[in-house]
Amino acid sequence: MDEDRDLYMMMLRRMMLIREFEENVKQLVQRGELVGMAHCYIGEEAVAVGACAALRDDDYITGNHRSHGHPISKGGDVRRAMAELLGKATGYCKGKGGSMHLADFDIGILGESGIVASALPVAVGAAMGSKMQGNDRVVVAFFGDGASNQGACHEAMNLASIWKLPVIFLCENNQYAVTTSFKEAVAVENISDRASAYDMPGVLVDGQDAMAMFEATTEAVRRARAGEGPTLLEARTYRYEDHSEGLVRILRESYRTDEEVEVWRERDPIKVHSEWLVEQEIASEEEIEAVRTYVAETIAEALQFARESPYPELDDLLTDMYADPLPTYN
Ligand SMILES: Cc1ncc(C[n+]2csc(CCOP(=O)(O)OP(=O)(O)O)c2C)c(N)n1
Repeated sequence: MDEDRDLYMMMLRRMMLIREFEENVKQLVQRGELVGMAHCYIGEEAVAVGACAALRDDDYITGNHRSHGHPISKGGDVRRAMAELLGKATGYCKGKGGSMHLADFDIGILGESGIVASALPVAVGAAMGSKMQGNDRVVVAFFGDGASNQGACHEAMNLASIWKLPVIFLCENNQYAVTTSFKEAVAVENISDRASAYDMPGVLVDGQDAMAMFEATTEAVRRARAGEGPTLLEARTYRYEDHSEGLVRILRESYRTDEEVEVWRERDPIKVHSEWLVEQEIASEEEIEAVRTYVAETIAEALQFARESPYPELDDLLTDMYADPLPTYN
């Protein structure tokens, strides 16, 4: 039970870390301190945190442009993440990748990409590597409802199914691809319905509930490790902010109403998990507040670390751009 409690509290802590990280990102963009794009994950925290809670440290994840929540959920270092966003040499890519390129191979974070759906074939490749090496690592590929309409997504699912690869396709259906509603862009009612075309289970999950995500992913992981092949999970969720920070806010009226946003805010994932912890007598209100305080301090410290870190040297501009030559296999 203590182990379970640690896990459930860790889930709360990571959701709060993402929220606080992203609230700071918003301000950094607004002040012009963070240059370039930043796509916030606020409102979707339960999806990645619940899913990653079902993984081992040596399992893999791949992400997309909405890219800070996934690494934090997998145990990534918020200092290195913040430093990367500010373009500093202490960041995950030594300041040369930016918001959409956080990777940490030591804990299975294979990286992200701003090209919609491009990480799905990468996830399938990693799963194939895992199967060939017989190391039973599973891969979770996070992608959006918009990405689910891309050809690369379907090629990836088909191949993974044929070869029974240990990969979990986790569609974060936050309902809009920039401003396009998935209801107008997807022919089936649920994205999880598409699983039947690839002979894999398709499961629709409440993406505001970290425990529901944890349970659904646990079963998908079991299948993957047992050699039974891939699963498609569709997490029904919502992004509370604009598609990307700084994108013209006046767009909002034209594609979703404030009332709709309010309905989803009622089911805030941090609130849902906190209430569950209290109801189950796993944590008191005071303990939850203590996590909030710890998280605020941790992110403030990460921001200070990032601000005080140096920029990369001009001489390092081209270092780390290419991998070392790969060994040749016969
Ligand atoms: C191949 C490609 N097409 C278009 C874009 C522009 N673009 C960036 S994000 C995005 C929407 C993606 O929506 P979704 O996959 O649902 O993810 P979400 O932003 O909702 O998390 C688009 C069209 C892109 N980056 N790559």
